[in-house]
Amino acid sequence: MPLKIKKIFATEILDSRGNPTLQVEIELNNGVKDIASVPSGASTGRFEAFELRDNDQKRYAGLGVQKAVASVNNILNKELAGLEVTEQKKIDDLMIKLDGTRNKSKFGANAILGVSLACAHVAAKANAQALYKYLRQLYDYKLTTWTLPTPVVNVINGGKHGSTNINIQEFWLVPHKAPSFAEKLRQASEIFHKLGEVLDSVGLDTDLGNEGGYSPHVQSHVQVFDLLHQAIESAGYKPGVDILMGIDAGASVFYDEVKNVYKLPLDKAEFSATELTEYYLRLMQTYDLRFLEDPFDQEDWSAWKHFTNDDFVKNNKVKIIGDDLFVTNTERFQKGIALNAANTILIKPNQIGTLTETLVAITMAKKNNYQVIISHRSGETNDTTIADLAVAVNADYIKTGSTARGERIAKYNRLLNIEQGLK
Ligand code: 2PG
Ligand code: MG
Repeated sequence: MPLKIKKIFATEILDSRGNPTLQVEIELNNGVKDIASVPSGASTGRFEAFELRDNDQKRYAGLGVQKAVASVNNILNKELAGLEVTEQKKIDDLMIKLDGTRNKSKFGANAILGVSLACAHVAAKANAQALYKYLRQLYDYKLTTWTLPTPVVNVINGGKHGSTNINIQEFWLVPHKAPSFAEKLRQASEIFHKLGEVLDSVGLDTDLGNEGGYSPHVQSHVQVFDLLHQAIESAGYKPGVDILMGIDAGASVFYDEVKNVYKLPLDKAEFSATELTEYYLRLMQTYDLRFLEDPFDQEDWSAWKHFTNDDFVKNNKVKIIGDDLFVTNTERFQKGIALNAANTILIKPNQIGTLTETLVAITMAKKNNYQVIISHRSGETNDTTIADLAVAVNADYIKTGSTARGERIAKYNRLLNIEQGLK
């Protein structure tokens, strides 16, 4: 039976930081309706698709999204009416064409992504199919099994994600060994609670940052690793065996372009790219640090390349992860592949703006032996599309915050349900 789009309706809602974002509802001719909503970053990469904000200082300090809402309700609603909703690529291509800009700045990538994701949601619902199964059909890369992603769990929030003196943006626990998603999540949650006790016992603050991790004031970055080790051990696990460590350095934020140095005020350090590489290597040797996202600035390709090809990195299968570097954009990703600049890609649908382009980036990763991490944004809603997406493409990992805060837990709970359903 054809499933035609009847009406597309966007509204301005709030994200987990209390800033406006879009929710998009699509109704089909047969009366079936479903919604999707759009996340928003704080440490946004320079090459991301354009997030349209109103810049009207009288509303939400300029962060309103009424213009993007109007793009959906006044333009896309008319242009897409009557189209077959399962033709995801055709719809996404048409939106890109109608927008006509390189970075989706006319309608806003937030407007376009809201519609793109809502199409998939309502199509899956109308077909009485779980979203992850529907997305698997859209994904043109042959997969015959279902695997759940390993969570990379961000338990300390620094950089732009908390009121803290920590410059490195995220510290992750990676429970890579446990036999199921549910067990991995349990281990992370247990350690997260122990970490709270450890912080408390040394007089450090246990308030949460934007992604649900603790956000204390500390003496050094090394101290954070020590606290994490203590928490892992006190929860009964072995660092480096059961649990690996990861960071999202978010280095573009602390890179000083003028002086060509990386500034870590917490460590009273200003590093060249070579010195920063040595700093990371010391941490990797001491603390089972095996995942490094955005270790260098988004344009420091030579530092990335050098690091990815380091012997320790290669011998220990350290994941060098491009987020701001690739921005889920196949042009930038292609360049990275050619340069051997990383070995893992972070995938964020709102960095590129359509579901189709997101799936193409994931296919490119698989074809080039890159590992895939599907990721949330620091500003989130309770939308759980990324959980289904991770399962649809057999992503290696998912990054969706700590084991606290509803908008993070929504994704974890969705994965628990999917895992249960696949048994
Ligand atoms: C990141 C993300 C998500 P933001 O840098 O990877 O953790 O942060 O959404 O603020 O860009
Ligand atoms: Mg990042």
